[in-house]
Amino acid sequence: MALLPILEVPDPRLRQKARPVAAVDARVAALLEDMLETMYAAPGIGLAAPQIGVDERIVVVDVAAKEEEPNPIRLINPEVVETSGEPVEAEEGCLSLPNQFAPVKRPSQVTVRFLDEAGREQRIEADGLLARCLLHEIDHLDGILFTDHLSRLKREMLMKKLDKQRRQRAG
Ligand code: GNR
Ligand code: NI
Repeated sequence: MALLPILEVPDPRLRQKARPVAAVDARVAALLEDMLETMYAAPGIGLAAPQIGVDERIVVVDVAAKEEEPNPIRLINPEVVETSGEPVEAEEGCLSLPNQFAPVKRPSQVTVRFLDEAGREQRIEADGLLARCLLHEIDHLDGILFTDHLSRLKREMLMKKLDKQRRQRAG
């Protein structure tokens, strides 16, 4: 197991379209476990491989509350099969834009097809926070950040806040 450094904007690796995993093998299984460890340590409810500089379509999520049993989900080559429901706006954050939050409108329900760690095809039908998190992570695989869903004004305000925070931390 290993903790991996999380890339932050404006790292260009966050803007690439990630490559599909060709073979689900021990290397991918180990990467999934490192990603889960990194996500829990951050802490976050999701992590996509491009956020740790790995150019592959791999995602981990766990939206279980602190008092609940952990519920890690490992997704290889995830694809959105269908979205449904009225779009819902809710606050999002991203480990690649630390401490920045903004409301994002997304479909309320999603069906995702993916390969599990054994290489078997699976489907998840999700709503609520899990649906939002899956859409956020699959966006990362296509080089999309939650700020891309904001108006230009809100995106620029958020990026200024991030800059300011970084300048203050730098002293
Ligand atoms: O930890 C995270 N919280 C979160 C909250 C609302 C919507 C999406 C997320 S994902 C984020 C972790 C992250 O950056 N994953 O890519
Ligand atoms: Ni993110």
